[in-house]
Amino acid sequence: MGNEESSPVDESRPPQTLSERTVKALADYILSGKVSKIVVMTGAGISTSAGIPDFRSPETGLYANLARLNLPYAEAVFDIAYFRENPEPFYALAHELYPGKFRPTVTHSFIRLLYDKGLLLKLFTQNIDCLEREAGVPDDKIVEAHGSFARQSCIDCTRPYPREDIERHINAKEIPRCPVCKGLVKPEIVFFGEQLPAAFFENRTLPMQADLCIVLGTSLSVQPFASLPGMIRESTPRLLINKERVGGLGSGTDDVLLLEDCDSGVRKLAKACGWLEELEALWSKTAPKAAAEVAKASSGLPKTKDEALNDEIDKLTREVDDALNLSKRHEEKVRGEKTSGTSSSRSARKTSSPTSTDPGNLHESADGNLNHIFMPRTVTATLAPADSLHPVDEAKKDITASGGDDKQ
Ligand code: CNA
Repeated sequence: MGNEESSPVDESRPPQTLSERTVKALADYILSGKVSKIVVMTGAGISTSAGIPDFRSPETGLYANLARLNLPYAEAVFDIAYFRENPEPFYALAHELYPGKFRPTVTHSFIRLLYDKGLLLKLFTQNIDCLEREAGVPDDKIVEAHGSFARQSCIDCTRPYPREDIERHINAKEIPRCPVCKGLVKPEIVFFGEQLPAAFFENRTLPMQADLCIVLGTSLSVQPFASLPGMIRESTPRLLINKERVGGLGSGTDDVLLLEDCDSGVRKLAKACGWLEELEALWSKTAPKAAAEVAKASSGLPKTKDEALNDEIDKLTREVDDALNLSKRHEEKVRGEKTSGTSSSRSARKTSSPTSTDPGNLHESADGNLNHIFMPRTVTATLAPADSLHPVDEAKKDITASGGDDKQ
C-alpha cells in the first residue's frame, strides 16, 4: 500500500510509533505483538450500509428526511421535552429502526474480529441500533454512550419495562405506558436534554491506556463523545475511516486517514493484516439466511437463478470495494485543509477540532456529570431546511447563546 492510503496533514513531522502513516505500517504495528488494547469509537456511518440512515449526510440522512413526521424541527424527534408532549413521531421512527430488522455490516464484524483476537479494549459507540451486539461483541466490551434499544423504562417513575411488551407495542404502532404510574415508556436512548449513561463516565479515561485507536463512521460533532479521540496519547496511532475528515484527526504524528466507506476501509486493514478471509467468514455468519443457505448447500440442492445472481452481485461488490481506492480522491481535499491552517501540535490533538468538540470545553452539569450537549435551538414554527440543521453549527450557536449552559 502506498502513501495514498493515508493522508497525513503535516508531512514534516515524522511518525513516532508507526514506520509511516499508511495502512500497511498500521498492519505491521498490529501484527508486531505490541498491540493488545485497541479502543474503537463508532457512529452512525458504520450502519448506513445496513440500511439505517445516519443523521447528517445530505439528502440520505435522517434529519433530511423527517418532514413526513411533521416535526417543528428535525431534532425534536429525540428531544425529551418534545417527547413528553408528543411521543408519536419518536415511536413512528422506532417502528422503522427497531433492532431485528437490520443485518450487522462487515464493519461490525471487524470489531467482533478484534475482540476474537483478544485485541479489543473497549468499543465506544454512539449508535442505538444494537448491531455491535448482534455481530457478537460482548456487552462488557461495549459502552453505548447514547444508550440503545437494549433496555427501556418509564420516564417518570424509571421502572424498567419488559422487552417483549415494548416490542409488541412498537410492532402494533402503539405508545407504551407504565403499568404502575401510566407515565410514558421510552427505550433508554439518550435524548437531547438527558444525561449520558454512567458507563460512559466510568470508562471515559480508558482511551488513555489504548495502544491503537480506530474511529469509524462518525462526524464527531456530539459532545462529550467527540472528546474521546483527544484522550489518546500523542504517540499512539489513531486510524480514522470515514467519508470525511472529522474532529481534527490527521493532526497527530501517527494518525492515518482512510477517507472512504467504512466497509471498504476495514476490508483494506483486514487484508493488510492477512485477516480478510476470516473477516468475510465471520460476517457471512450474520446473514439471516446464512444457516438456511449452508443447509441448502450441504443438501446438494442446486441454487435458483436469483440466488446465483445474488451471489455473483455480492462477489462483484466485494471485488469493486477492494479495487476502488477512494482515498486518492480525498487526499487532495485533506491537503487543501492543511494549507487552510490546520495545526498539528500535541495541543492541536485536543484543540484543532471545532469548538463544540474541544475537550477543554466540556460542560459539566451541577452534579459533575456531562450532558448530551447537542441541544436543538428554540422551537420554530416550520421545519428548517436540512442544511441549516448541522449539529456543529447548531451546538455552537446554542453554547454561545446560552453562555455554555447546556440545559435550555
Ligand atoms: P452523524 O453526525 O450522522 O455522522 C455520520 C458520519 O459518518 C458522517 O461524517 C458521514 O460522512 C459518515 N458516513 C456515513 N456513511 C458512511 C459510510 N458508509 N462510511 C464511512 N463514513 C460514513 O452521526 P454520528 O454518529 O457522528 O452522530 C451521533 C448521533 C447519531 C448519535 O446520537 C446517534 O445516536 C445517532 N444515530 C445513530 C444511528 C444508529 O444507531 N445507527 C443512526 C442515526 C443516528
